[in-house]
Amino acid sequence: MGTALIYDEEMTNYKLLWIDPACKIEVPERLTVSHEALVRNGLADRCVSIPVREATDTDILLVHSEEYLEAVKTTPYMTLEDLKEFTLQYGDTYFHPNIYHCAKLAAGAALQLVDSVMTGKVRNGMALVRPPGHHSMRSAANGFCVFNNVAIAAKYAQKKYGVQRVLIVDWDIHHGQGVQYCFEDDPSVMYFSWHRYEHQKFWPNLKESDYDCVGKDKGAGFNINVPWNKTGMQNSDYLAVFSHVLLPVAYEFCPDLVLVCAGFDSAIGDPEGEMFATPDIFAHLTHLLMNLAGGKLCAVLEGGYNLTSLAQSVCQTVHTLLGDPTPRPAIIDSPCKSALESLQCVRSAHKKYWSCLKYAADPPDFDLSTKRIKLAEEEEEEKKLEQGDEAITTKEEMWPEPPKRVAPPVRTAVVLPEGVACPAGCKCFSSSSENLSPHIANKLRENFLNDADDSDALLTFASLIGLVEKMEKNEICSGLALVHDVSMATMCVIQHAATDLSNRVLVVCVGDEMSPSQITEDGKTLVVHISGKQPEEQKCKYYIPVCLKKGCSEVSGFVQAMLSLLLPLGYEYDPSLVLLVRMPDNEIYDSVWQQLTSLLQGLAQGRTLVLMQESEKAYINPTASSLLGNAAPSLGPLPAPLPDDVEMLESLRHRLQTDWKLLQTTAPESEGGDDH
Ligand code: X5A
Ligand code: ZN
Repeated sequence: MGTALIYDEEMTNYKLLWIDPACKIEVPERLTVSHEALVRNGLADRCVSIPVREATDTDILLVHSEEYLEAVKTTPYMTLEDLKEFTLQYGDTYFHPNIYHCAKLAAGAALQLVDSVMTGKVRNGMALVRPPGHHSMRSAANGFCVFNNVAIAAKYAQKKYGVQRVLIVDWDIHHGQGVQYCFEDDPSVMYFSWHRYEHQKFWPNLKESDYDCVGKDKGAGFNINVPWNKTGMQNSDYLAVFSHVLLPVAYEFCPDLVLVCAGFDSAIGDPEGEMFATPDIFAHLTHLLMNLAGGKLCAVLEGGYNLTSLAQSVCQTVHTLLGDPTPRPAIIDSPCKSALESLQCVRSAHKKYWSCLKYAADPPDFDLSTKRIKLAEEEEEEKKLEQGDEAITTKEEMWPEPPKRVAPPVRTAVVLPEGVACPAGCKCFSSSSENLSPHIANKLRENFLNDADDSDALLTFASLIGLVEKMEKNEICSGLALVHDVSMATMCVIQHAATDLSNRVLVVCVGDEMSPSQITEDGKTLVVHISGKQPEEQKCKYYIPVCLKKGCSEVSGFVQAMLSLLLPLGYEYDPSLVLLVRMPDNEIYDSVWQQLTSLLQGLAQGRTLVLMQESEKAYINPTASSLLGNAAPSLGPLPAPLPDDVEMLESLRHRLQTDWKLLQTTAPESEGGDDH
């Protein structure tokens, strides 16, 4: 199942024909540089190329009014003067004799993408389009947008394919108010947007872009706005919002289709966004959405005005859609104070609609007057700052080009006992104990084998170590091993990996039996142990027991632990290897296990080694499927987790926050706190 790429050069054939500082950044080159970068990196060739088509009147009328469509239809015949005048009735847009044609192609491209994904021709895809769409409204062009490509695509998917729930993720740095207006009273379409806001001082300066606009009537709770009140937001801020708002709510909602308003003006270097998130963050944002809706994800280009940053970000997105291992994200530090304030406000505003947020903390002085006071305070502060730092505000942002993403020649290797069939698509791996240096062989005998002659076990350990070495050398991406003694194998891998100075191993243990006895406090391993056992002592910063009341069989609790505890911990720890250990008697559902396996591959460049007990043969195929990059099955709309579990997770997160900054969901109350 491939990735669709939808692009047509025709969409570069319109441009601004007069002087307008607000519109001069929206240039045809946005599309050509993006497409050329995909070609140059060999990505375009790896995609299934799908032709664009013109959206029909019927398609466009799913979202827009007849009057508006008829008005736009007249623009190809207008003189320059007429076009200028026509343009004047809308905010920050321009018209051109060919823009109506391109707008039909842009919307049609989104529909072609939906068709390819919904019919199963491809798993996911991206449409590179101009003009963008998310600002355009029922009867108005706005913010370079003529027709609302993604809103039309959502309605079309519902009408043509009977799709029940659509999630729209708008990671463009502007608020897609057009999308919000279209679905604000509709609970079948969830709209999530983060956007530069600065307490309403940033375009489009709307009150309804704030966190307290949660949707109307039946749609209440299905519109999620995350306002950024400062510029300079970084990778950690974006990941915090995904971990603590979007993902938990999205998994609870359980979409059948994910549409992304994929604007890249939220990346570093963009003149509109002025944010600091690096292009590789889009690899992770994409990856984190790819296990929703069984992997049915359609990304449609919106903004992005720094041509370098735009092209890099588009490549990162498409790489991930194609299933290439994600890069290790550029340094993650603490989310900043302003981001945490936004996070806290959004979570609080939505707590009555989503059980995963039920126990979210309210902001300290939670009332309507707060915003205005804050705004006044911050204006004061900024005035002071502005004196004398012009040199700083005008400097160009610099960032390194993301490293090339080369997928190892072997995606998934398996180490299996004799007589167990190798799952399709995997490579059987075994290494003879002769390949072990005598030094390592002796160490293994000493540490793990009682009987010096246990050659079977020695062989398994030799294979495991050989596998890890090949993963380190980028020859194999991920691995799966069925072993006789899972705890001993875990120890063996940990000990081996710890010999390399640069290694850090994230060990995720699922199930009740034992936990690794040998835990280092030097940070070379971080162990997260999810079980139904009574809570053990937390021995140190690097050993985190998570005890769910009903163990791993309680889906909602497990998912919550996975999304808002394990993932942020993993991202902050930034391991070089993930060791996923499936203990016997774990009671975890296959689909939940597959979600876990898939999501963890966003870490450590996808270097995930799964260890399972010999008796768990039945789980080889589902595990291999996830390691090979197939989307995990949906979990269905999630019921409320057990109150005890939610409370436990909140308090655990609270306790760990001093050590792990990405677990924060509230702003520090006192002065200080991290400001970027
Ligand atoms: C699609 C998009 C931005 C409009 C900015 C107008 N539009 N100031 O990014
Ligand atoms: Zn934008």
